[in-house]
Amino acid sequence: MSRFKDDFIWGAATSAYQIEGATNVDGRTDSIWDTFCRGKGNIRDYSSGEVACNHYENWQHDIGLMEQLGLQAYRFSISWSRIMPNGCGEVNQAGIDFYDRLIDGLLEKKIKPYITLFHWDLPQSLEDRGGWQNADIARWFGEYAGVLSERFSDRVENWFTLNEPQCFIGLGYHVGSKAPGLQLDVKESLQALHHSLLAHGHSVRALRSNAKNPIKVGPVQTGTVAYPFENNPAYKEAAYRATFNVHGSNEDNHGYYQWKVPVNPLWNFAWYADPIFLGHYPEQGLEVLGNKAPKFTDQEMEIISEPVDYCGLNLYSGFPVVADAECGWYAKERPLGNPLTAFKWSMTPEIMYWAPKFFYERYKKPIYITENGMSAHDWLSDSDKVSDPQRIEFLKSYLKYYRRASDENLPIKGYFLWSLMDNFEWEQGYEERFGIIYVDFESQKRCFKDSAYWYQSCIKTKGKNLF
Ligand code: PNW
Repeated sequence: MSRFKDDFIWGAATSAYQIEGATNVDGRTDSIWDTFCRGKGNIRDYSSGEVACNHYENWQHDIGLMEQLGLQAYRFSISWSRIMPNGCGEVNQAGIDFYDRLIDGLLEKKIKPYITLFHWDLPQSLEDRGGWQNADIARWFGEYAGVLSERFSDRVENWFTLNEPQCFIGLGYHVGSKAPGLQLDVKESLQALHHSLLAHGHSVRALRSNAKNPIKVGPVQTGTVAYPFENNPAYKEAAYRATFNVHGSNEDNHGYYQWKVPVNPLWNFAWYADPIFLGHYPEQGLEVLGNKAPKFTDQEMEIISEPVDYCGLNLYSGFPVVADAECGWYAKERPLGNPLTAFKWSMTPEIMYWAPKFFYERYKKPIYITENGMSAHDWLSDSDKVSDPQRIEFLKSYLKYYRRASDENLPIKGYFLWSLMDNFEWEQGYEERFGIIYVDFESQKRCFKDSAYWYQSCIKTKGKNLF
């Protein structure tokens, strides 16, 4: 009988700015998201993360909910400007204390903490000095990572470095939809991205050199995964290439558009992951980008490719492709009226099998799915219940494909559902609910959605309730 392996880790994920609130207490300074939320028209419902789930005060209660769910692991991120109000230099003990309490509280309930160093909330003080455009950021981030390792690695074994540079550089510095809302040209954006890769490398070295106990670490990537429309060698090969291609212009996208928005060279996997895992930028990307490629040295590529232990993948949606004699591949249109989430992202569970397969073939590293889930417009019924059958269907079908990866002995290590609870969904504010726990943002009351009870039994049965 097919199953998830016994040591497979069942978890859930959040990020600091999306849940903590308390943005202005105990020495925390502004991040670029605090600033961005104040900007007119940046956030759909004019909200911010100022209160969010007030997890900064409710953390004990929230750990209780995790325990009730039966979570084996919890992936959360650390607010850089709580730890270092100036981004570098002085360390804020009150910030350290908060995460000390959280880590100890988790361990007490036998929930393994998985720390993400950075989930988009760059200290504003560093943005004021150029942020990711300033090459010094590699050093600043290394220093920050060193502090976290020094303080927490006695109790925390598993670490992730940067969450989705595709988003915080691609969407934050190039498209402009996320903080800090810059619209740099491709060349400038790729240079900023190069600095973020260097920062990743520096952080891996700093984490290891300050570690009190052996640690494991890896990056977290996202993107839009191509999968074969039919499972045959030609389509598989086409989908592999479509997944790892760097897209130069709209013309060479073969009908593939990202959420109906034309894709751009900042939205792909290989440009971000090849340097880390293979030690060089992808040939195909260098060709497509020509003189827009960043400047780099061999020594920098060595820092970037500092060996890591695993690869984190945040998987939400993908697209089917077919092989084509003339252009190699093209995106097969989804049927009219195909299943969509509230965000209008297509339901494409196939990616949970194909992404781990393609990533393992290319990079030969164990894989965690560090985020997966969907937004729905859930509400509380009269009887204080939240019925979210679509989310249960979504999770079931995605996890079935993930289990297929396990059946084929791909080294998949675990699964972190996005998200533990409804939270501040960036520029969408509170209008997209990704949680399996419902949050009433007025009263701060939490309530298990039906999907939370379903996930509880999924964890308990190690996925046997999927069939
Ligand atoms: C992730 N895409 O972002 C983030 O890590 C979370 O903080 C966020 O809440 C979650 O997904 C839901 O949006 C992504 O366009 C944003 O493919 C966009 C994409 C993927 C991930």
